Amino acid sequence: MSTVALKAKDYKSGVKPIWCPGCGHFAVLAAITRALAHLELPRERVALVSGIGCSSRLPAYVDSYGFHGLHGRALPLATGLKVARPDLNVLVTGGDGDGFSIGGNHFLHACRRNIDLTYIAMDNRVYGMTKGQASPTTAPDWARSKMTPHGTGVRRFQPAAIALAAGASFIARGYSGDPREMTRMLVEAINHPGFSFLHVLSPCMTFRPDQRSWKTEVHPVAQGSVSDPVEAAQRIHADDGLGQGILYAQRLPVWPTPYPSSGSLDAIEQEFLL
Ligand SMILES: Cc1ncc(C[n+]2csc(CCOP(=O)(O)OP(=O)(O)O)c2C)c(N)n1
Ligand code: SF4
Repeated sequence: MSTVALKAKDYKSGVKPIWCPGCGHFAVLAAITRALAHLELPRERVALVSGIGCSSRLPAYVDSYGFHGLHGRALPLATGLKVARPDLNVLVTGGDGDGFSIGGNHFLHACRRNIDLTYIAMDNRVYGMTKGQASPTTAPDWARSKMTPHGTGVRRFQPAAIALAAGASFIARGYSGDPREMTRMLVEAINHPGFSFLHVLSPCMTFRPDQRSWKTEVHPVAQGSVSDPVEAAQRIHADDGLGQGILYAQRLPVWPTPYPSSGSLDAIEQEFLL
């Protein structure tokens, strides 16, 4: 185990990101390495798990354990890893397509199971990697994609509201344009016992250049108790989706609960004997 305190740059792997210039995902990578350094987590105690997408490339850029899995399947992979290796800090990264479309069902169940994972969903409201199709968080009238020239006409998926309804115990929203605040929330998310969901507004410069306007539109979320789910629901529903801050944090039982036996393999085997 490492004993010398590491700096943020020490958590970067030698692999150079291939994201487009100005992509919001760079700031998320920087916030993750800063948070790991702040928490002084040894690299061998950290695992990053992802699915597929530009955002899902992130584990390759961090010098820790990493798993670049299948599209939409990062959360079940991470769940298996955390159950088998509870000593690891397991972080999950991915996009709005990966997490809320193909992976939407896994998102719901990860929220309600409250496994000790940190899920960072990098939302650019588009499928970046596959050239700009509408995603579940795309506004119904966004008509720039050739596949939806008249918009989708479908209401947007609301990640924070759905996470709350599904039973998540920590919900926050960050913005790539404010990496300092994102790092602060990430530290809290990693420290939170249970499933922590950090929804990050991370612009896609190539297919959503209109998201430059987030610079002036992102605002702090309304004040109030973060531990009361009713207040959190009111705050989330009153917000325009661009509010930055911790929306909800509550101590709830974490799954799996500590195994009740002595923990020795013999004792566990005895419990399964018929
Ligand atoms: C099973 C499966 N279906 C579809 C794809 C194609 N695909 C790759 S990435 C992606 C969406 C990526 O969008 P998002 O997760 O929002 O991440 P971004 O690239 O915007 O960061 C899709 C549909 C795939 N790789 N596997
Ligand atoms: S296509 Fe968009 S999401 Fe993908 S790397 Fe480029 S700017 Fe980032």
